[in-house]
Amino acid sequence: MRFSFLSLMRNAMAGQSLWTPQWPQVEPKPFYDAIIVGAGGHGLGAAYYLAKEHGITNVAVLDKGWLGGGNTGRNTTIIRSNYLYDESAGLYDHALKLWESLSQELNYNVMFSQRGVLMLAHTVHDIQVFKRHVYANQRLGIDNEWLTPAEAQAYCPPLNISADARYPVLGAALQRRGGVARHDAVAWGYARAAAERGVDIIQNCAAVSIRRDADGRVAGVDTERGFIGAKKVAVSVAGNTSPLMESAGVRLPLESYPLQALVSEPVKPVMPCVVMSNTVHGYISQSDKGELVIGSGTDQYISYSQRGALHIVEETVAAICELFPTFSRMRMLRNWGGIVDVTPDRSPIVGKTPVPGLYVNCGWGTGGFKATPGSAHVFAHTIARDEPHGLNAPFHLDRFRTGRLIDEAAAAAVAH
Ligand code: FAD
Ligand code: PYC
Repeated sequence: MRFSFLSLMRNAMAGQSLWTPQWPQVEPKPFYDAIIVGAGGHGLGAAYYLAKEHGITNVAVLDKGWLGGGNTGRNTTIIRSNYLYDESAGLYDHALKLWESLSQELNYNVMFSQRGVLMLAHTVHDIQVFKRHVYANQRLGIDNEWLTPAEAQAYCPPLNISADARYPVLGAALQRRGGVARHDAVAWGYARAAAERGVDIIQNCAAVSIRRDADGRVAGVDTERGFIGAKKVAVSVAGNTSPLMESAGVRLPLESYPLQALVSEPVKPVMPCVVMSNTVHGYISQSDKGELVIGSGTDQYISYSQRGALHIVEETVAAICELFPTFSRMRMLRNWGGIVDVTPDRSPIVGKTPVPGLYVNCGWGTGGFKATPGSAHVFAHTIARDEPHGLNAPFHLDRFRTGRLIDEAAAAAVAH
């Protein structure tokens, strides 16, 4: 990792942030035990756990752009595990526990900050839904508690709890162990730790299609830089999953949507926690640099564009001003978008596929950052042993055939 003048210029020409350190150029080998397509947190993390926990180090992680340049580097970093169903709560809380020691594990400060996530209720329906989540979580020993509007404001002083608001705050669910982390540090921490164990991380190497042998087994990946053979191929490309999986003959129940976020100019610490409101369509926290980090709902139309519609951000900013009138004169610095892939039950797909040797990790929709360490950990187990870990077994593709869905639409807490 270097910050030379040359590397800064190279980054600028490739459209990357000037301060993104340069990952060394790695030439692919002709054959790997496993190829992971997608150098986001989930793919890089899976490579790290493959090497560390399963001794599989002849691994390549391919990315069409730069590592962490997808949703991992574009999200609002909200981390929580307050999902409704036991299957989801199990997987997301596994992740939350791994977050708690991730900086030590990777020897890289991912700046995980458990400042609490407050989810606001504005309607009777919200109250019923969030209380149901609170009780379901408490039953599993996962922290989540119900606050009155006054208690919510005591936890987050800038919050407007006036009864005159268009959608007054009627209460809130608080997960105190929830919080935020530094997204690019997560990608770089996993990348560095995986590379130290022998994993090749190959940037600017888009996978074009997945090749199968005469028996139908995976044979490798056709990339923009030629064919790379592999015993196993694991696809972890967030919003870009369907075209690649279709090249192997696997159709997935996914829709891709732009989801966008924006940040304000930096100010002194003013937001002590994370606040989310699905009803007024906005969520907000403050980064360590001082910027207010604000996120929107998804666009209403499917698209592979990494930018969303302007009217969606306008609605979000209006929502934030209503919840926090004190922020109404702040200036916004920049906005951006990512592509999220959404399943019919709003839960991810992590597991084997009908093609021997081919695995998929997708469908995290608007909420996969929080799952990064847990998802990566169980995905590595699935790839190494060719069978799912107990925690991702329920998230098999087959559930869309059997009807055993895990309907987490409300827990997603982001309009989509
Ligand atoms: P990515 O980080 O997107 O990595 C996939 C990688 O695959 C990319 O680097 C991409 O370049 C690469 N790729 C794609 N196609 C190919 C190909 N053909 N060949 C090679 N490489 C390819 N989640 C939360 O939990 N909390 C939040 O607060 C939150 N906020 C969000 C806000 C926004 C604006 C967005 C867009 C998402 C948000 N999410 C949030 C969702 C979260 O970011 C994602 O679910 C998560 O980061 C997915 O990680 P990943 O590693 O699977 O995907
Ligand atoms: O899943 O908590 C979440 C989330 C917040 C913003 C986007 N996703």
